[in-house]
Amino acid sequence: MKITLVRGDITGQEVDAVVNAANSSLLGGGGVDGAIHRRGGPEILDACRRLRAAHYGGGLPTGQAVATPAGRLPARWVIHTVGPVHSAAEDRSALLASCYRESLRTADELGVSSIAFPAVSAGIYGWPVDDAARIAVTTVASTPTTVEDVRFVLFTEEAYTAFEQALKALGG
Ligand code: AR6
Repeated sequence: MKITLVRGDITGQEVDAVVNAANSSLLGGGGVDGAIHRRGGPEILDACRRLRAAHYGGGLPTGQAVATPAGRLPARWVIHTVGPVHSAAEDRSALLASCYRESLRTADELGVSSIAFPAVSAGIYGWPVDDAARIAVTTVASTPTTVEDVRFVLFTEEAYTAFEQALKALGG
């Protein structure tokens, strides 16, 4: 597996699957979730609504992932995952790692060979970006998968630098 870092907007990535940092309602929100729904158009929300009705009436649990078509995005799939809100009182890093593992498992089921991840939980959900980057990179690098091309697409300079450091620490 090849891991690369990209600075920019994930909605422009030409990959098989784009990962969305969603919330458990699956009905959209701000941040990267808002950007994906805006650029991808209503097909994504329609698919999310159907998934909710069929399987996730109580919401998609934190740490899990589910796929929909990607609408007008230059990708085939959006894999929606729900990151944990950061807590100073409780260690929720296993849930954040689960987002990356479950997204890759979903990608494997779909036969995806290229995937773009944002820095899940590192925005509105308040995760310190250095820690979010370390968890993202170590989890992806240690998860068995048939995905060949993994890109982390970082919206801010700060996030890009954090992921660079995390990859370096991994020896990559
Ligand atoms: N492309 C790539 N990264 C982006 C983009 C983009 N277009 N826009 C923002 N980011 P966030 P969370 C970065 O807040 O913390 C939503 O309302 C951003 O700079 O999108 O998991 C959902 O509905 C940050 O580094 O996701 C949930 O309610 C990273 O993406 C909640 O926010 C994640 O920030 C999820 O919060």
